Amino acid sequence: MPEKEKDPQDPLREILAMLEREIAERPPTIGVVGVSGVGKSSTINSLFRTSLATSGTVARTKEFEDVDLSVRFNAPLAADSSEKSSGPGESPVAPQTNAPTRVLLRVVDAPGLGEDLALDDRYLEQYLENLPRCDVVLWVMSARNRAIALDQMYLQKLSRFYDKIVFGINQVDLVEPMDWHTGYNIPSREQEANIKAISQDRLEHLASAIGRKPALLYYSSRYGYRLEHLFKALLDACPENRRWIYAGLKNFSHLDFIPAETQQKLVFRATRRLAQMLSKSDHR
Ligand SMILES: Nc1nc2c(ncn2[C@@H]2O[C@H](COP(=O)(O)OP(=O)(O)OP(=O)(O)O)[C@@H](O)[C@H]2O)c(=O)[nH]1
Ligand SMILES: [Mg+2]
Repeated sequence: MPEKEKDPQDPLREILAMLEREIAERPPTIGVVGVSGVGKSSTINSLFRTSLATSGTVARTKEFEDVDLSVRFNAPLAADSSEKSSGPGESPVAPQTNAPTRVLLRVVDAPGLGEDLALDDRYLEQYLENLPRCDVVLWVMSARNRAIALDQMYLQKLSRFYDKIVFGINQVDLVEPMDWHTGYNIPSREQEANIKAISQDRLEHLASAIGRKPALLYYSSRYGYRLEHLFKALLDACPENRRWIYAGLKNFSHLDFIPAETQQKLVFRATRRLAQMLSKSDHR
């Protein structure tokens, strides 16, 4: 009997299946860490419209918490060879199908360090347990807090993760003179100059703590300001050996990871706000 002709797509399918397995077992994972109250959970909520608990009064996150996100999209794929429709005299053509594919992203929210001396050892132990599974770690700080010794001290204890840390300066809307331009959703000129001075100052202190100039991004999770920059910096910081996973993610914005029903609600709210604004301007 003649040997069955090998489908040239078989090795490709095997590789794809292997990659899918690897991604399912070890999805791209970003950890969000830092001192209590700097806005770690708020940052995740703002990026992906999740509903992690936050608090303006007392320490809130008490355990590491995983948030699994995904984007579904239709990837044009050659159909299975058995489905090839080649009639007599026709050359076999692989019809294209739109196979739904998922892009996964795991974000890990951490409890805040420094909440209480009695809790620090336990939290640090949890950091040491959980950070190895994170490809990238966002170390959040507040633009309002110029004392950096606590961060430097915790960094020393977590020095084995230096290579994967990106620093985020959150709450920049609270920088003096606190005159955020809500219309354009940007800081005032004076506020922006102060934000840049703060970022430069923190960069120098962090560089002296970890021995290299790290990636540092300023943003406001409350106003959704510069979140695109933040998301891009996190993807860019992925380790070399996982770059192939992150390459796919780079085609998406953080907003693509918002679940469809939440996106619909956001569009509905934005449309209603626009309609209200238009009807107000009609009455003037
Ligand atoms: N003005 C302003 N407030 C913010 C911003 N981000 C977070 N906050 C506020 O900061 C407070 C603390 O936020 P959380 O997200 O709970 O902080 P956390 O770091 O997760 O805190 P723990 O879970 O206790 O470690 C909340 O009142 C947030 O609304 C921001 O960009 N601007
Ligand atoms: Mg929290």
